[in-house]
Amino acid sequence: AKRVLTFGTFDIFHYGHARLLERAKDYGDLLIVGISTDQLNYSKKNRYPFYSQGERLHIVSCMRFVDHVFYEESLELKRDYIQQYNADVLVMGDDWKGRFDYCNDLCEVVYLERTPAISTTGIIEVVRSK
Ligand code: C2G
Repeated sequence: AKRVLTFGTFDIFHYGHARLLERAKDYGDLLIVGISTDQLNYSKKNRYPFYSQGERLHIVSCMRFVDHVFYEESLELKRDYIQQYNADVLVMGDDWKGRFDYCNDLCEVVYLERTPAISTTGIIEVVRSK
């Protein structure tokens, strides 16, 4: 079975996330998703996600296209995760275009177009302004 690996925070799960997972699954038979930990988010963005890592992992695990979930502890561990999960393809949104090309000796690296006009930060802003 062809194994697809992708990563993300998936905070306040939305349509863009759903479409990313659905299209990622098209690249193989099994979709494995690394959920960024709260600590990883804090170190990247200086704030914690709205939902905790346990909640985010649970929500993503409930998606029909997703076969396995785990915690992504560090951005620098991509190569380890690819090997640990025996991935054939790494799929990322194109906001990460080029950033993980250094993994292409281990597996195929694919960047998918983001869904326009929807984001977690956008949702937070709209809700906050009501
Ligand atoms: N995404 C998308 N369209 C949107 C919003 C997000 O296709 N409108 C995709 C992103 O490109 C990403 C996935 O959905 O592939 C998850 O998005 P985020 O939760 O924002 O992921 P991020 O915080 O960038 O975490 O190792 C990398 C990190 O874990 C990525």
